[in-house]
Amino acid sequence: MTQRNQDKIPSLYEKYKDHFFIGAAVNQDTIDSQQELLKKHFNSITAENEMKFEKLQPEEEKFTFAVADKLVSFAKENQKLVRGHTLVWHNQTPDWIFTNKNGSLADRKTVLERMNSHISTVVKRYKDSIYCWDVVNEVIADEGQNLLRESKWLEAIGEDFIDRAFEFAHQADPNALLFYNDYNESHPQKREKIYTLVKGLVDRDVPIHGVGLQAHWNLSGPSYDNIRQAIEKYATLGLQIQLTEMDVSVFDFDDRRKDLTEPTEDMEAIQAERYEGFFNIFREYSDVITGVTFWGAADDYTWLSDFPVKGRKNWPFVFDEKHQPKPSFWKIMQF
Ligand code: HAH
Repeated sequence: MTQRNQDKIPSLYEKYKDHFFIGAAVNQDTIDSQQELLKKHFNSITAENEMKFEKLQPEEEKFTFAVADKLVSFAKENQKLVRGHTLVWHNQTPDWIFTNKNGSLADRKTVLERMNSHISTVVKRYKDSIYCWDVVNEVIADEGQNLLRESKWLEAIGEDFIDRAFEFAHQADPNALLFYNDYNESHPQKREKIYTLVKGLVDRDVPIHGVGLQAHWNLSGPSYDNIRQAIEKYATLGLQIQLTEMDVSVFDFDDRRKDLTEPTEDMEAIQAERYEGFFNIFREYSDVITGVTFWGAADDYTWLSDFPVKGRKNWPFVFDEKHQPKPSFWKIMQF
């Protein structure tokens, strides 16, 4: 087992308690295998997969809450916050929602009803345990002039599916903080599109309270300048900002090398510098930033070991495979 004694290490979340929450994405396995680390260094958790549509309602009206409930209980027992992820997304969402019995695309009214039923069941169930939700995830088109990406949600309902999702979530729990969440959030072109989308929501008085910047970053990008500009632009919307899925890949996105069994010394050093730079910026904007969540906790488990190259190990966090602090950890503890 990789559980190691955390007693001699200062706590990451305590160090940041006057700035913002420090979160980690967890799953059914890591909630056990990383338990000591999670308790010590993180005061917020997010379910990596277990609250996605396909996990909670794989078949119509057959809700499966067991694993999600288990994560929520862990949070309660250990006084951790829970961020909910995610209600409306084009991935990990079952086809039945968009399909009639004969296989054709269901009509707008039916899909809206199904969306409402899902959102209201899930959000109400966790009313007292989940303080914020990624209501809508990744609807912006990466390329081209279109604002929205093509998706079944868009096809079946039309552009207002986003407004409706936020309204349904707000009806289900008027106290929950509701977020729009996306990746490549610091790229200038996508930043402008995300801004346009969220500005529209705000102008139409749609209940939205925050913008989630996923922060799937690497050793060479995005630039500090682009990150700053993104934070400043989103901040003008008057909403709070959270870094929701942070990891710092040791590979550039287009680098498909598969030969490494451990990160090189250079990679570790550059990663530490990058983490230092990122957290310097986060602290600088801590009046608008309310949370920084890593998409995992330590290098023994990361979704990046299967993305974008299947089966290629990655080491994106500030704790190593044995849950010990990396140079990156000490850099972000130094202020
Ligand atoms: C995220 N997509 C999702 O929000 C999260 O739910 C999932 O577990 C992992 C990553 C990020 C993403 C990306 O960085 C590049 C292309 C598509 C999606």
